[in-house]
Amino acid sequence: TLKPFPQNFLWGGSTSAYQFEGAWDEDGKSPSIVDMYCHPEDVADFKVASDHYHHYKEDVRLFAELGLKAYRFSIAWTRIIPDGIGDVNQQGLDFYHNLIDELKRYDIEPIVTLYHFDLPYKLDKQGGWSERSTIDAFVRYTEVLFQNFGKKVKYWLTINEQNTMILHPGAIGVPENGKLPDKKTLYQQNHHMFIAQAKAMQLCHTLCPNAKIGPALNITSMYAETCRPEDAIAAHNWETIRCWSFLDTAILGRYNALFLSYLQDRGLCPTILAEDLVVLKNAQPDFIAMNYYSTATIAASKGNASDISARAGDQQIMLGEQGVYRAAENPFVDKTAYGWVIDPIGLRLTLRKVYERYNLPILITENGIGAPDKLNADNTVNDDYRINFISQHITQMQLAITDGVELIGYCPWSVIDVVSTHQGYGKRYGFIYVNRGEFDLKDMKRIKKKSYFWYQKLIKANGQL
Ligand code: BGP
Repeated sequence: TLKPFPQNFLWGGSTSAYQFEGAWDEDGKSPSIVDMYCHPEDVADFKVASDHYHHYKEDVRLFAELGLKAYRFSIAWTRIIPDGIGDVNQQGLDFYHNLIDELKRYDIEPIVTLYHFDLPYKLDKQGGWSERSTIDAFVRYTEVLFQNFGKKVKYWLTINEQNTMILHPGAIGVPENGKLPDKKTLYQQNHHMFIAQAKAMQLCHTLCPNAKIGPALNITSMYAETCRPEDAIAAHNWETIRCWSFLDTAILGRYNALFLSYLQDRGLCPTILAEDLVVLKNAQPDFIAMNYYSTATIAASKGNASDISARAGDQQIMLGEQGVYRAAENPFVDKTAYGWVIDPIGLRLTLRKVYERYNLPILITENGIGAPDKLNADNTVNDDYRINFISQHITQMQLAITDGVELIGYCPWSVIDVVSTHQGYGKRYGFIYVNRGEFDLKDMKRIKKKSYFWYQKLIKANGQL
């Protein structure tokens, strides 16, 4: 028999600062790396985004009417400490105080991401995550957040999708000069982020003893293309390198053996100081936040350059690695309009694996379907595909709970339309439509989609429809 969703289950929704707020240079904010990226000519940049900065009261009211118990958003470092390190910008603090107070007025639990892809550009110019000084800058920034918001915020997330940032750097946009760092540099940056994350978790526990903090990675299961043992090893290779390596370091406080040997074999091992090992060991996350969109299917490497292929519908993300694995098609699943595999059962499987491995409560901080939603003449949006997608995933979440997984909340991406990471404004995820075009900003009106009314009913029924 099915177990019900817990009474205090956090039915929520998700956004990130740079994709939602706009006001990219207002009230003391400085540019972040995402503001400086070269955007493809046919898609919107992040300067105005959904203009949440000037609509936050209206937006929170809509979230409240939707019935949200929780709202996951990120704070922009560049609003709080515009130079990355140094003076704190009171106007930046005020914006998030106002936002959080507004949420609390409606009993919506704020879930705050410390860092969602938006490194201050000034720090990037000084070497960014390649420099150990960025660790100190990050820790100082998080200290300001814990001191200012520690009494109001119970749930904190460290760094959003460190794994996609490092493994598919194209996933967060194209750097100014169009060139991505080499792998050795990326793994050094990755190491610095691990240390920054571990220090932030420790600091959170010291400064806010009642708060909870955890990593927020993009986690998914890998299927072997066939029952050929070589395919099984390749699927395990990639699942470990892409997912478990990041969670093991964040949660168990150490690089796992396969990850280390992978890095060593290729001359990619970062410089790890003795003190780093202690910092990693001492960090104790309280829960795991996980973003889940789709599964991947993996075949054995052919040992040549043909292992590397661009993912369908997304030319910027390369999949496959020579000698490690290659991407394969899964004939048993559907895909979204943007070529992302739709696999609700994969969510149940992934939740089981994460829970078995770490035994910590899990919060889903992203899951959703990007689609070119159309606004009808009568101001409606019929996004039945979104209702189907979310409802199938919720069914599998309940099965995972029945399996024994401790799932504490669900924050689909995104609660309202935001700018996609690199596919502009045509690709929408929200329950609320924002009336803007790619470049024509229109009136920015918020319009409830069909899925809004469906999700509202579902939350009222605590997931039972
Ligand atoms: C995740 C990111 C989000 C979000 C989402 C959808 O990887 O954490 O910021 O945008 O993916 O991706 P996209 O906007 O590219 O469709």
